[in-house]
Amino acid sequence: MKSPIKVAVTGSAGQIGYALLPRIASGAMFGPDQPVILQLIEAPVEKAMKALEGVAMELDDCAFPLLHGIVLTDDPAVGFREANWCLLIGAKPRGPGMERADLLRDNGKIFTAQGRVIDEVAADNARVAVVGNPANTNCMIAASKAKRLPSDRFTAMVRLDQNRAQTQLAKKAGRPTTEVKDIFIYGNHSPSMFPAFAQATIGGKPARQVINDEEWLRGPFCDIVGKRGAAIIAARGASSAASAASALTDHVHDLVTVGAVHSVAAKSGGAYGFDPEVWAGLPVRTTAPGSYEILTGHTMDDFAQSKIAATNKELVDERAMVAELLGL
Ligand code: NAX
Repeated sequence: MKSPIKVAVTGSAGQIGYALLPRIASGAMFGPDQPVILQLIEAPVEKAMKALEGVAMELDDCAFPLLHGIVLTDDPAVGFREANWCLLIGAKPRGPGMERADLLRDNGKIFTAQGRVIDEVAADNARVAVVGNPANTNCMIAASKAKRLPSDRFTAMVRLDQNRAQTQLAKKAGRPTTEVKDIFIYGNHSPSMFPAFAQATIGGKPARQVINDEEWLRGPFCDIVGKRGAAIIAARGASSAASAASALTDHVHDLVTVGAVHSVAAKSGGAYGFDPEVWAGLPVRTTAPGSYEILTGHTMDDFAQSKIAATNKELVDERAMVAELLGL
């Protein structure tokens, strides 16, 4: 049995946290031979900390063999201490009448503080995965505060979008999801993101050829994937939680699985024409546990380039809205 790793999770008492924690503790994220110590961080609010106690009681009641300890705290300096993985889910929801710029700035302050503390107290090999929205920009802000940890340690989640796209292609083709490969998400985790279908395959053949409906791929397919979050809120009366937790499990699992090819939002460095400073959804290959290379060889036609330009513009605009927090 390996020695336990420390996994810090913010927003642990929220709905994604509730669906996620049993999956980490059961081994779905880091494997069936990797024990974990969960360091659960909530907002310094009595109701949230009380709810967190209940979540921890339930985790105890599962008697997970891999769960070697639970820390509950509202102090990030305690929660991130020596953490090997920092999963940043907690964020302020967009309130009625709130402008996107206000949301960006309010959440930006949370991720500014957390980026600093992680850099000070987390383990030398720490990796950070951001889910709290606006995820790409929050990730960029947290990374900008790190002096010790390099920026490639910070990724944001676009895996839910990738999983959504995979299932939509499988359904359209009438094939199992396991037959759909190489569908990647480019850009922002927002309706502007681009599920690039040109590289995707279904049963080893180009998805374009199997689906044989370019109009559907360019129109309804991109729309369904981009607006899926809103459709779930409309149906469920609450935002995606089980699927988000499952996607974060996949995101981290694939980042620790050498050879896995998947989408994460990472510092673009100018790949595919993205602004070099923004965190954009991109295809990556995991090269060592927690490390990855951006796959830059995909050809983009005019349609793909226009979609990437639109989502890049949104990311650049978001960056401008938080310029003060970035110290620009
Ligand atoms: P909830 O409102 O259920 O839970 C959020 C939790 O975070 C609350 O318990 C709150 O007390 C806590 N929190 C707030 N500020 C905190 C802080 N500074 N430190 C620690 N904890 C803090 O939201 P939930 O449905 O779990 O969603 C969490 C975030 O994920 C939201 O920002 C949401 O928009 C985002 N999502 C991102 C997705 C993605 O694909 N990147 C998809 C799902 C989800 O919409």
